[in-house]
Amino acid sequence: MARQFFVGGNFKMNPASRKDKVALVKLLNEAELDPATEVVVSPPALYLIPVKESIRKDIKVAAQNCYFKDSGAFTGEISPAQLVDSEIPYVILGHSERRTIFHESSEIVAQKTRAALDKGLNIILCIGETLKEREAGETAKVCEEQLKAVVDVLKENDWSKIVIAYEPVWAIGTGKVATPQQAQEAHKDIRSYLSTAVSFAVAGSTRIIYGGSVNAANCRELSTLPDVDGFLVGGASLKPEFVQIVNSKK
Ligand code: G2H
Repeated sequence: MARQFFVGGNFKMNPASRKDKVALVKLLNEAELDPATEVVVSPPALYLIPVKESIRKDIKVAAQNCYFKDSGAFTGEISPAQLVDSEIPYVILGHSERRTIFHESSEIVAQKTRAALDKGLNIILCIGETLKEREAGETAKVCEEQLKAVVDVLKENDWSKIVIAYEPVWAIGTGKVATPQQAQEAHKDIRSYLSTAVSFAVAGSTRIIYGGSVNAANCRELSTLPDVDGFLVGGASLKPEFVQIVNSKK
């Protein structure tokens, strides 16, 4: 089966006010979006429910993180159970900002992935190498290590609920997008790792999206690559050009 093109908007800790959040939802509600693309937006936790309640029904909503426990004394955290109860269908896990700034290890990311799957959430699982690692020729190795932690705790049928976001750290928010050749090579390596570590079927059906300085100017070419199944967009998801990125296959 063909993999459905997927575009996620990771708002990160934006927009800065409820007024701007309403304007962003209005922009998306009024836009002409390619119905063939699955679109998911990920506002900060505080805005998840208002965005879900005001956004058009063909756009899904994702949390940017969750914890692995159901409830309890975990100040500042939200649980997979609470997301499901609030009818939020997706969660982003393992974003490089969580890994670097908040020191989340691949094992923690795997634990969160397992807990989120157990509650029925879909996951946008982020992986990617730093500039130092790329320069050392370790891109595939780093991606495999980050993925392996998750592979170890998943069953084959769990993969239907996972979208892998390949986000090279050096391309995130820097304006320095991966070249089509770099993106295709990394995505192909990730797919081939899935084939070996999980199964040929999972490698063929799992969507691998690219993230890191995607914008209206570079999305079209990247969208034509055989192993690029969409994008996770940060900065540009807060702007009108997000619509062009959603429509990059049109
Ligand atoms: C990577 C990406 C979204 P940006 O973090 O996940 O952000 O498009 O701003 O590089």
